[in-house]
Amino acid sequence: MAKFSDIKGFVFDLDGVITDTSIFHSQAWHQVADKVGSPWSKKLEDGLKGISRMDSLEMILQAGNVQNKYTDEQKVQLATEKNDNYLKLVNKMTPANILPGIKDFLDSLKANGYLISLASASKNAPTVLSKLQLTDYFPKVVDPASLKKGKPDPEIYTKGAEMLNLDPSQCIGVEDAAAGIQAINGAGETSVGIGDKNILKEADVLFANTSEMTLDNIKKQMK
Ligand code: B16
Ligand code: MG
Repeated sequence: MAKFSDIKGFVFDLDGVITDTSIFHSQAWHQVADKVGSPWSKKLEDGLKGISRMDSLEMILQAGNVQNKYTDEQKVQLATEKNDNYLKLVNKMTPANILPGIKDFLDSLKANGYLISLASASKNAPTVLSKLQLTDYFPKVVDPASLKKGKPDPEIYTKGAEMLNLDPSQCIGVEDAAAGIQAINGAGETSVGIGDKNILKEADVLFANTSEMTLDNIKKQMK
């Protein structure tokens, strides 16, 4: 793990770290699972975190062993329906949906001169940031449409560091998903996990929730 004093930038996941859209994603995917007859489970729900839209759909179809029942066109239709339902939920969001402590944490990063970028798999990330009135904190956003591979591949976190003109070893990546922690570690950044230690086993630094994430607390776990 890098030394805290080497860190110059933070690369953030969005869903589950900045705001709890993961509940909305789950709600909208659950409807798709019911429609195609796939069983919905906590394991499937957790496994979808950080996974791109079409890969998520594929996982849901596989859970019901119905992946060969749909044409590519029908799959795009299912994913579009999910996204329309998801956006209806997102449209109701306000800054009150920012997770506890995140605004203060972002302010402390700015005040201490850290660079910030966003590495969300979501094509809706700019819309969500704007609903939360956080757009100005994230001048650099990786475009998930530009990626060859989604999380757990490191590409999105590598690009997040590149956009800040930093070496990955100078960056901390923050994630709520196992696939995301794997991506951060693969990119050679220090990983901060938010959530369950049984799921985020590979995180370098772990907090149970966002309110515990402060620069001081990160420093304590990095030494
Ligand atoms: P969209 P993150 C991810 O965002 C979500 O965790 C995941 O559940 C979702 O399927 C993915 O974005 C794609 O989102 O359908 O909006 O493009 O956690 O990487 O910020
Ligand atoms: Mg996430």
